[in-house]
Amino acid sequence: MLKLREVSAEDKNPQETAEWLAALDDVVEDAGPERASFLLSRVMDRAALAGAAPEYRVNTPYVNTIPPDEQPAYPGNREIERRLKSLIRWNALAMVVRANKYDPGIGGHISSYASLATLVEVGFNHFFHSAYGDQPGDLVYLQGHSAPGYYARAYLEGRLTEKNLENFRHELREQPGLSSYPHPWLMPEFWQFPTVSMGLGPINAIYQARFMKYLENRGMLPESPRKVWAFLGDGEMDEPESVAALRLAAYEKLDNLIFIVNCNLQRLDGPVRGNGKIIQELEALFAGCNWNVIKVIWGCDWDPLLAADKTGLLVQRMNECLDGDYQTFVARGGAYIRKEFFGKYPELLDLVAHLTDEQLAKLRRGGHDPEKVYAAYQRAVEHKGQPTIIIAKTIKGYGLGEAGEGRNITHQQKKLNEQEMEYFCQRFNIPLSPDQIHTVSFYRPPENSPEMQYLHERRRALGGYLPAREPARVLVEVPPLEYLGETLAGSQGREVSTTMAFVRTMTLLLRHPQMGKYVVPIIPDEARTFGIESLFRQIGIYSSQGQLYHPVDQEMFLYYKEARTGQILEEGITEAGSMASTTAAGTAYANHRLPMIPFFIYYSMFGYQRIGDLMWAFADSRGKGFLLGATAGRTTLAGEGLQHQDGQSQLLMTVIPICAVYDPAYAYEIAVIVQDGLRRMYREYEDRFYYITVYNENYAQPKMPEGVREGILKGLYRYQAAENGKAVVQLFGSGPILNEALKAQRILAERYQVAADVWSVTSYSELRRDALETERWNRLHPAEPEWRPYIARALDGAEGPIIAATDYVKAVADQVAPWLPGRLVALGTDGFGRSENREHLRRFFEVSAEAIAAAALAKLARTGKFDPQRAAQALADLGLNPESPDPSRR
Ligand SMILES: Cc1ncc(C[n+]2csc(CCOP(=O)(O)OP(=O)(O)O)c2C)c(N)n1
Ligand SMILES: [Mg+2]
Repeated sequence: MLKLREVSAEDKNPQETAEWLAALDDVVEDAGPERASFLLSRVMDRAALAGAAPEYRVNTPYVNTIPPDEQPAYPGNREIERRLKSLIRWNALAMVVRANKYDPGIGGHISSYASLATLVEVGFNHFFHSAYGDQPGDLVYLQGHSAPGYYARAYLEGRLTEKNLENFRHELREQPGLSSYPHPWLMPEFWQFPTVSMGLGPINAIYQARFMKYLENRGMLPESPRKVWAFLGDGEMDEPESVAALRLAAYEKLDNLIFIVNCNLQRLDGPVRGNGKIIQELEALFAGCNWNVIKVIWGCDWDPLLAADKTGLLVQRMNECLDGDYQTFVARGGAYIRKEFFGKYPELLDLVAHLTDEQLAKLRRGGHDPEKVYAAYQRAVEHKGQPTIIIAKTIKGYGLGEAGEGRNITHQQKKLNEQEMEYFCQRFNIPLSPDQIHTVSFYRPPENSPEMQYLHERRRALGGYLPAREPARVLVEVPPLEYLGETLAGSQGREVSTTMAFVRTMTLLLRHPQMGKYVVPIIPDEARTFGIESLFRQIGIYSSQGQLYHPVDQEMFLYYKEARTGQILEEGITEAGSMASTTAAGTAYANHRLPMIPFFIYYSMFGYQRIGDLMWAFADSRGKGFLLGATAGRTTLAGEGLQHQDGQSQLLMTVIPICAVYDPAYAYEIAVIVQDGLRRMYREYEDRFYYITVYNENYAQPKMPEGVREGILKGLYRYQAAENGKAVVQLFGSGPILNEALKAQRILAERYQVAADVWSVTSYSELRRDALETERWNRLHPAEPEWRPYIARALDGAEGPIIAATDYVKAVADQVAPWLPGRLVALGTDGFGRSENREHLRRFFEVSAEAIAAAALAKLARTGKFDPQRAAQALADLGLNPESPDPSRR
């Protein structure tokens, strides 16, 4: 047992203290540490009731959590594993150095993997399962910028070629290269999880582990010992997302989740906590969140020193040094360590008198010692009822020596000179000649060598190679459009919102005999706002513990029903967490061979502009499903004001290449979009997802007209032609603003005898994408007859100016302006929202029926088709003030 340093100054009765401690030692010796821990917690409770609770402390001393005598024997061949690891280290380094030698500035990272190698290699050799029977294996989230290490391993495994490595960060060459970081979009058979945007790995890993339990509890996956492993940087832990869901992981008892934080004490610029200790800080944070914490700070060669430390002085010295000091110890070497670390107390110098400076410099940190790492992983895998965090201390740039070991510049180091490479090869026994080092050659031992056989044998024993992505083509019966017939028929005059129409569509899908079970409704605490609370009772809210209490509303038909088999993920107020759940569900076809269909419905304002990066990563993951931006529209969400009224998500979402963005006006449009989306994603296996805005304005939902399906999907169709002759102006409307366009059509006809057609524009972004595609083809085929984009074809014969009104910024409609030269007048809601009702908001933002009609007359006047004096008078007649200030900047 390690000794505790005696405290004498404040100890009023050292004799008594010694007796208590001796008693404790006896219990540990006779009955074991568990009994001692039980007794202590009883004593603490008693002390609390007696008003004598000690200061609350969550930190343990700065030593390993697992004492040496509880360390299992290492099951692998240490020597072969070390040789393999060294080769991987070299190939990873060579990949980056080579890339930058021939293409300076192409980038890449050496020092992060250098610090991480042992932590991941112990996993690859002994823990990361690839498959259990007919289900996929563990899910491993790897630190993104340590990618060269995994490529180097895959190269040894024969999964990547030398040419692949040569083309690291050169994906656009003839020979396929390797993407900089884990990008499933770019390497869909290799990478599973995009992790390089710091913070997304941790939160996605937590919700992934939770989603696996959800699938198990719902009986969709058999229970298994599968784990989610997440390798994270200590600097990365500063990101809010990294720590946002720690309490959920503990509350949900995610013992299938293991975090490994690689504490190399450095981030990009310098120390993570120069004046503190990141390991202690993380210990306190995670322990406080009720995680199982395992610290792996010191390697085995420290064990005899700690054992020989009779007074606890060594532990005290370990406790008092700061991370900034520890970093300097690495960079300055053995003599400095002797003087500054041990030399602070003469007794400690005696402790290491038998060691040379070189030996002192080589005293290993826990994260570089396979035995310590193995012990931690083994304990983590066996732990029940809590998620585990392994906090491992390492050295950034391990093995780089002068070229960057522990140096502040090390993160950016990508060019090693010959001497530095020679040092590295010597240090790790890489069998390369000076010539081969000069040309930065890769090295793979012959296939029949003991190393290679060992490498393959280990992975065979664990089920196969990792990382590997295997999207499953599970057949789902996607219902035909008629299945949603009820929503196509309209509301028979009843006033309902598109949000309710969507909920109806989703409810029908939930009831579908084959597809229903795959639907995953995900809500961040807004179900009542959206009118979805009826689903609580129907399909239940998922809760791993069921419902242990009597719900306050249990007498009511639609009570708040929590159940282990519940289907709804009611996430609480976390859009980030909900998006992480959406990601787990929307990629389940690849990670669990289950075609889960997420429907994430949220306040549209708190979507892209709050969690855009998670959405971008969802696209990178080839995620599928539906994102529903509810309470949409700057003027339709009445009363809520500036921070709620969304007038931009329709524009923001269009930047995600695989996201189809729709702004439907009517129930049948939603049904058509959702049904076709299901078909494309889950029957045609297209990698895409959908963003659909839904609103809370109630109005009569019309019956689906004949022949509009294609137009709805492509983005535009004529909803209502002019009744007073051939139209001289075209009115575009989207979402509830389509109704304003229809009113404007009447105003124009009745008061100004102007004939206008009204079009429903369901997606400006789909129209634009189609037009850009056509334009590109024309540009690249100048000698061929020109193709015409859908928007041009759809508008054949439709004459006059076009007034396009949306509840979103004008740039949404402007997306199609290049193909409507001189014709398009965009009306939209640029500016900050206001606390007001719809009528005032629409007048203020100039998207009301009157504003649309006036804009049509003004534009006709400008083109000589209407008397300008009458157009000016119309403004006044329609209640518009030409001198009112522009709302777009107010
Ligand atoms: C959100 C985000 N911000 C910034 C970066 C750029 N970046 C890449 S690695 C890195 C430092 C990482 O430090 P740490 O997490 O400690 O990892 P280490 O390399 O030390 O293992 C930074 C800032 C990023 N990838 N993602
Ligand atoms: Mg770091």
